[in-house]
Amino acid sequence: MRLSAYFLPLIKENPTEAQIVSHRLMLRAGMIRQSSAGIYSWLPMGFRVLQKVEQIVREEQDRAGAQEVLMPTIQPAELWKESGRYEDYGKEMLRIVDRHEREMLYGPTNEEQITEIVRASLKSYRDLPKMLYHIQWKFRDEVRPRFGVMRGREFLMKDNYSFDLDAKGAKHSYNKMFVAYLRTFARMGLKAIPMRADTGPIGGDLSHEFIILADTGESAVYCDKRWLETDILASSVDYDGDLEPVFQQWTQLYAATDDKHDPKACPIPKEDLVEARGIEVGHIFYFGTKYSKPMGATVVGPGGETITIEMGSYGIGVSRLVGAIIEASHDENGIIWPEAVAPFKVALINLRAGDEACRSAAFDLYRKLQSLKVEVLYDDRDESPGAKFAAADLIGLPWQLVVGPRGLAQGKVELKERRTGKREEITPEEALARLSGAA
Ligand code: 5CA
Repeated sequence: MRLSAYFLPLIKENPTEAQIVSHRLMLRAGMIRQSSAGIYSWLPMGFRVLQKVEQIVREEQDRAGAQEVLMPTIQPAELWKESGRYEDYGKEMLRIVDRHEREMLYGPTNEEQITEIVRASLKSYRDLPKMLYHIQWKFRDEVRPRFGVMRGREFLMKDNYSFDLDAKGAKHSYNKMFVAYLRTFARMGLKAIPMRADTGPIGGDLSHEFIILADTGESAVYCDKRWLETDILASSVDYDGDLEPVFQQWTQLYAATDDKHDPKACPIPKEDLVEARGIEVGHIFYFGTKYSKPMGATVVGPGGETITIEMGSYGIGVSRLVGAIIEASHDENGIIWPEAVAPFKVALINLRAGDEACRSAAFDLYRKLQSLKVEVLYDDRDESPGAKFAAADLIGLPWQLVVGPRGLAQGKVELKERRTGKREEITPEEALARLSGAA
């Protein structure tokens, strides 16, 4: 992509309405534009990141054996009356009346909708287990939407729902998602700590939140200080095998959110406890028959008996993650994208747009990077070097490849790593080999 043709409305000054760094940087880097309180449009740069995040989430859901569906954003109120949540959900739910005076709502979550699909389609114990997920926009009329996409009113969520015959099967499904979440967040370069959590309006009694520690986080959290030195890696796993040891391994060290933390009952001494703030990027729940029972989601068992399906649900804040990744990875000059979610891998910077030698060398690199399938944003604008460097640092692509007259006279270009600031003078061929992973 050529920057001169790209829709990238960069902002130089800090927007005053943004209180936290990720919100400021997303606005400044031309990623989003507010439509109304807590509702955003995603501009090309932001949308690319959102899609990369979404794709990692999708791959890990599929790997764990879940199947993707797409449910509507608008749901009929009757379903929520069946589960008893229509009144309980209160003002957070956006209620709509259609032209026939039918009560509808914009889904804040989909337990009822998916339970209706499953109860109509699955009849026998042989049809279970199943895990179905979708990645769809949700609406919650939050009292205080804030921090940009972190607490939006309209936001993108991955929500998965598991259906099992019994509690043992349901715990296995829970464990699958627990492990899939460890992998998902690790692949994004994040350390998301699984913490014992409250279940709120979703219900149930077994629940974990996946939390990224950050001063700007909205949740108060408590964890064993050894978590600070623990790396969570995306190690591979056999989802059909026994996952309980993995679950035990990652829940061994104490970690709990505010609602679950009781200082009197805390199993570790005060000096080993870290009190911090965190961003909730995922939340998993086991709630048994909370929805299947009132909604009559049953199957026929081997002996002809009626079995009420055991359920769990598993959410990831896909749009929130974009902000959370920036909170975890930035410096005073801008965003530092982890490679896996970067909108482009490399910013190709031509320092002298007016110089024929620079222009043709830069254009040549641009074409070659494209044919090597390296995602490149080519800054071909007629701007000062200072403005180009500032823009490249702000948008935070992992690599900057700089073509300038001095280097070029010696057959060299400069490769800068955004994260470390390390610069190297190398030949264009070396740069291509490095960026395409061939060297
Ligand atoms: N049905 C369950 C799980 S599928 C559910 O709705 N869980 S949740 O309420 O915890 O939401 C799942 C995830 O969505 C949260 O962990 C969080 O990352 C994200 N999320 C929740 N509310 C918002 C919001 N207002 N703005 C952005 N992301 C949100």
